[in-house]
Amino acid sequence: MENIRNIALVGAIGAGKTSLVEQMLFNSKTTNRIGKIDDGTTVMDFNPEEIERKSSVSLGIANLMWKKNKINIVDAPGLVDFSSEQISASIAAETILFVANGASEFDVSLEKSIELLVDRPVVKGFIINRLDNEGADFNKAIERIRENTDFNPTPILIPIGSEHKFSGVIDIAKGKAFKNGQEIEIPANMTDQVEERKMELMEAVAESNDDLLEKYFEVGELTKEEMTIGLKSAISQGKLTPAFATSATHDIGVTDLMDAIVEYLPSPADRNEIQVIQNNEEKIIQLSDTGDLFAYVFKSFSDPNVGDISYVRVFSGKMTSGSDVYIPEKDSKDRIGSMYYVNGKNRVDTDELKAGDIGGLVKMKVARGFDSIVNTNSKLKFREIKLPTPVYWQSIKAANQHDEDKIGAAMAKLLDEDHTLNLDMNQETAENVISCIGEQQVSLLQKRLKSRYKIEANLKTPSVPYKETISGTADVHYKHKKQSGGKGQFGEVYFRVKPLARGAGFEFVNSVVGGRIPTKFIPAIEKGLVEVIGKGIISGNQIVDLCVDVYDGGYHDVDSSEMAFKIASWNALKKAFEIAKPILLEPVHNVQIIIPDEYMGDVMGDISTRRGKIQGMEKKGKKQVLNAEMPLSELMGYYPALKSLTQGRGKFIQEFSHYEKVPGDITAKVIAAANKED
Ligand SMILES: Nc1nc2c(ncn2[C@@H]2O[C@H](COP(=O)(O)OP(=O)(O)O)[C@@H](O)[C@H]2O)c(=O)[nH]1
Ligand SMILES: [Mg+2]
Repeated sequence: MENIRNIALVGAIGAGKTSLVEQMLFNSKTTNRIGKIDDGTTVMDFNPEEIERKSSVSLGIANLMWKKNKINIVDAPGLVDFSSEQISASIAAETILFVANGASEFDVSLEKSIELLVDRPVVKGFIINRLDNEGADFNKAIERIRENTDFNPTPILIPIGSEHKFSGVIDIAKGKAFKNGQEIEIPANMTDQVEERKMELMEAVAESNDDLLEKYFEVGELTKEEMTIGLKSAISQGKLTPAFATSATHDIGVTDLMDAIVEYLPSPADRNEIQVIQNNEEKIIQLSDTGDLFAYVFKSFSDPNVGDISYVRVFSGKMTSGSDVYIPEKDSKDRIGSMYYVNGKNRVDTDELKAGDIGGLVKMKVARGFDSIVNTNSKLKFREIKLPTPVYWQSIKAANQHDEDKIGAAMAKLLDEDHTLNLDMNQETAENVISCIGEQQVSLLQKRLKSRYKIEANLKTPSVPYKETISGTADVHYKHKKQSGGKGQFGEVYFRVKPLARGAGFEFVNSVVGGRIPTKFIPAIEKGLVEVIGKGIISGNQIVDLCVDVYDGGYHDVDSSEMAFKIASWNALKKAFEIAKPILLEPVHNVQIIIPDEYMGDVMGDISTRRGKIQGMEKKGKKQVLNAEMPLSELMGYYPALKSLTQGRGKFIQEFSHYEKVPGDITAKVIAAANKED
């Protein structure tokens, strides 16, 4: 475990995460040519969708040997739509390195990654890449991170020169300059800057440890050894956030970053323990090479050539091919089949995965993404992962009717790959509704249905599950009487109909006395009502919050039947609806919108055009938090709207709150649309 480093690369789209991995693979002689994103020749971005987009859509894993250590890197896509991949990457690693583009403004996708992962219980650091680009400025990039986040990165590797003159880095902890791992002279014009950064680092290191702080106060500085040991421990404890300068495509600082990963970042042994769940209670377990097996599938997917693959992180004990294991989340046994180490699209078979390591498992029967794998005599589970709430919805349907049976199974497979995608059958609108994080996520899903399963799927904004009710009362009478040859039909009912409180549902009262309707027909009356209530009367939506009291009626010895009373009951309710001022109810959600200050005016204006009601606002850190209620019909399109209003920087979370009366003009539109569909 001491000789492994597990790194998650997340952050800004196009900051150069994948290019960094390609360069590290080459520098460690794992590959013998450098893959280029722009030529579609990388080891890491090899899916057809990734080559087409020139950008990652799913996480990739690389492993390389460096100075007798194994570095596993999980490279995640930057787009917020692929949050599930970023969370998965962070689960596999001891350190998350956020990659920023040193030549651009503070990036929205970086901000989103930080917000998504800031609470993950692992170490965090920053890589400032693309420092060879025109306009690149390391110090400015660090400043932007300090301004826009709660992180205060401490530079460890700083650049020598910038833009096209960027030529090497200085390791502040060592006080030495390097070019691709070879020591060089510190340029004379940089000595002041190095000194300044060194003091900054020394202070940060000293502050992380009482003994060092005392020493620092007494002597005024720390020795080189105290610095390196102190630095590693400060980073491991999360007290110091390291920052590194690189250019991936010009191979500057990359070798030095690899050195820094080995020297300064925590190994699985440094992490030492993790929090797990045993019998619904949190528990800390010590990690060891020899202990019981505890592993976690941080991502699963189905590979067209190999079948189902589960990427696993072994935390404790070891995993061997052919061994029996237990999957606590599924309460089921499973068996480890063949295993391999992953280098992007390349695999190296292994029959053992040791504590601290990462690998791929082929065709597990039960274990899928976010499942633990433990010894058959253990019940330990990984902690529940907090996922972002859905903010975007689309209903999905096979374009061709003959695909309708196939789409369910295909969707189930695809949902396994992305934990922020959900699919629910809405009983009321009879639609399959995807809820998720963004448009690109859905469009990738649609593409994969086509490319992997040959299913063409149509997407549309889901229908809103309105409900019908009444706002007044009615007293109605209906007699169903039909004489057609032989046996006739006869059923007569008197209803008193009134609205009930929101959420009360449907209530049926039988106050018929003196056998005016024989008891045996009463259930038929209720059944008739329940059928209409399910289908609705004015708009094809379910009826709620309604009380029907049947208080009188009439029957015929020969002609009365259950059917006749059902029909009488339907018609009586329809009549009652005409009188009792029917209305529509719509779902209203609580929405919490988080935006930078400068967008307040626009966002508030937009909320009111969406019939939203602002309940309050508060300042939280560097952002404004707006609490509001918004009808679901407006919320359905809110994600793209908020994105364009705030240059992508706003976000929201939402949950269902209650049903509320739809305003008259909108009711008329909904009813007209419903009747047109029929
Ligand atoms: N000039 C320059 N371009 C880079 C650097 N790193 C990556 N790129 C380019 O930036 C684009 C996005 O790189 P990629 O590795 O896919 O970024 P990712 O989205 O973070 O994985 C590609 O065109 C790369 O060639 C760098 O350090 N300098
Ligand atoms: Mg990438």
